[in-house]
Amino acid sequence: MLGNELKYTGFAAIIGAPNSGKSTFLNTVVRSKISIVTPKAQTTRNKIRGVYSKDDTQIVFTDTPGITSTDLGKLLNNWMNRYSFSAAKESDITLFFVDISTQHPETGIGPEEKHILDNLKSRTPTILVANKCDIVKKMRADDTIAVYKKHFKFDAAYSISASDGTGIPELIEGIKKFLQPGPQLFPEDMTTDQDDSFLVSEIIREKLFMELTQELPYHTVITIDRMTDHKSKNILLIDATIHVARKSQKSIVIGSKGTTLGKIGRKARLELEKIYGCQVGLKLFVRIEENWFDKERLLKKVGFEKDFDR
Ligand SMILES: Nc1nc2c(ncn2[C@@H]2O[C@H](COP(=O)(O)OP(=O)(O)OP(=O)(O)O)[C@@H](O)[C@H]2O)c(=O)[nH]1
Ligand SMILES: [Mg+2]
Repeated sequence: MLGNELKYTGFAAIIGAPNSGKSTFLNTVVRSKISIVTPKAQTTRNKIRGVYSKDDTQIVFTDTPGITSTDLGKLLNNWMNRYSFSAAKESDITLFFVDISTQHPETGIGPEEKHILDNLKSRTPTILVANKCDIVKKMRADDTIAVYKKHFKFDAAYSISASDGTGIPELIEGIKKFLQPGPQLFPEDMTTDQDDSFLVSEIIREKLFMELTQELPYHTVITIDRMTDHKSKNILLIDATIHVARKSQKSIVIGSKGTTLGKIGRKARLELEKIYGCQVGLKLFVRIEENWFDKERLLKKVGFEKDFDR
């Protein structure tokens, strides 16, 4: 019941370099796909909240964009980095994710990881989460963790595999040690507070990231123009626009005879039908919004909020 007193409650920020498995972890821990995952770096662009509820515990996790020291020229990247640092500041506990398969004890801390730790001003307890332990030898993971612990005063460290779930129960127990009793904030069956149009736009963006190569996906953003739920006919009708930054990109997104756009639309529709358990009619449009990622007015127009300290 909402408002019930629970033994362990609190907010946990998930931060780390791009591709370290933050979104995969969020989906595994809340047992539902709420944050999109691709093999490409810088997939997540917003703060995405996922709620873990079990027995006497409720933890509100915030997935964040991977923090990177490169490519800060784009206003969007700058905002993304600031979303992540601000999430750490606002939380009760920070989980610092490292893709352990990209690290080696002999070469020390990676440059991206070092950049984040050196700039992490949160005074909240910080846990080192060595992820992807399914693809590295235990000894190498343990030795790398030791190197990290020497560099930064972590309050605890855990090895996990976000994709197969190994180590997650132990990590949850570890997080609980830093939480306080408090009222239940979300119903047990609620896994996220994001609205449907955001989820739909993210699913389309995931397919776009998978379909387009190189830099192009980073130059796109999706807006949902219309979502109509015809409950009587069991069909959900969605109109969405893919905004691109340049004229030349429009024809690539559409593809010859519309094949690329068709593929993106089909894959997104199939997944949305699974999520909503009904038929989905999805119409995709492509529109040029010159260099949208570099202009504050356009970032706001395509749905980004400036929700961090100035
Ligand atoms: N083997 C293995 N792969 C993983 C694990 N966790 C994530 N991955 C893979 O790593 C890639 C990146 O995962 P994401 O969850 O999108 O990473 P992220 O940290 O959210 O990335 P950004 O949103 O770009 O910052 C995907 O291809 C995942 O399938 C893991 O525990 N083991
Ligand atoms: Mg992500």
